[in-house]
Amino acid sequence: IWKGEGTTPNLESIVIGRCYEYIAVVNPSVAGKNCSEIWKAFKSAFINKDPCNIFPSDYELFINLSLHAVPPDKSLFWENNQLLVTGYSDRARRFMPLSDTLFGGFGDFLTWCGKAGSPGIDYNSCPRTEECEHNPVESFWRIASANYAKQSSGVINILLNGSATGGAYPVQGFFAVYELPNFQKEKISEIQIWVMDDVGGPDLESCGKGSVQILENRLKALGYSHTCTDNYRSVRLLQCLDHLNHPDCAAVSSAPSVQRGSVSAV
Ligand code: ENP
Repeated sequence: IWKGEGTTPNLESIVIGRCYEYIAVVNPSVAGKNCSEIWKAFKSAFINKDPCNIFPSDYELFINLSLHAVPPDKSLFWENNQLLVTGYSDRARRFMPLSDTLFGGFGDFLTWCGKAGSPGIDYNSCPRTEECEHNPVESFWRIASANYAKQSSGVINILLNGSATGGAYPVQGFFAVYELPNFQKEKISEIQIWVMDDVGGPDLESCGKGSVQILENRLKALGYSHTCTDNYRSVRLLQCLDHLNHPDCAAVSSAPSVQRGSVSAV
């Protein structure tokens, strides 16, 4: 009856498996977590419940059990670039976006929601956020984002999409609403923005323009030092792996990328 996809089949096996793999292989510095307790806390947030009445606070126990530190300089925030970020972060080897943490990795690429009565999980359909805002997936990302932002320190990286039609920095997006306001300013040395256009895509926004400018002004007003780089070469090289002969990729390995920055008054 809902417009969204139903709960991912075998959700329990997937997330419990992810949890064990995370603490054993991906990030063994996260020690002493109990994956079956974490699953129980996760499922109790939504199982047997009306899927339009689930709030971030329903995941509090889950967050308490699964939260861990994010190494300094490794945070990577983004909008409209999920697969590029997944490839670039390399499962926390290069950067650690929310999806490469234990608590965020639980939900990545998955859908879940409950319904009243046994078995309490709806495998047929789940509400989209347009249908009801307070659904299990949306509320999960809200509390996970806020906690991830609070854990972030050192140099903070933000990867935006300069070809996105809704703006590189959506002012109602997760980053603007749940992440930036939760930064712990005293732990943050600098903020680096990368505005990546799609290869062959339109150059709709860049540093100093449009919604990127709105973000830069907001950071300045909050007293952060920031830099902004258009088509940052390291990420561009990854994008160009699949488009070697595209004209947008011709100069990538030799041309310097343009950086402009602003250092806030202390
Ligand atoms: P979209 O709309 O490009 O992509 C949504 C997809 O990314 C979904 O498959 C979602 O998993 C997965 N995902 C991974 N991390 C997040 C996340 N963190 N989040 C929402 N979805 C996430 O992404 P958005 O809506 O622009 O969100 C980007 C945000 O993620 C940025 O704020 C970035 O800093 C943050 P699923 O299970 O829902 O299918 C927070 C919200 O890390």
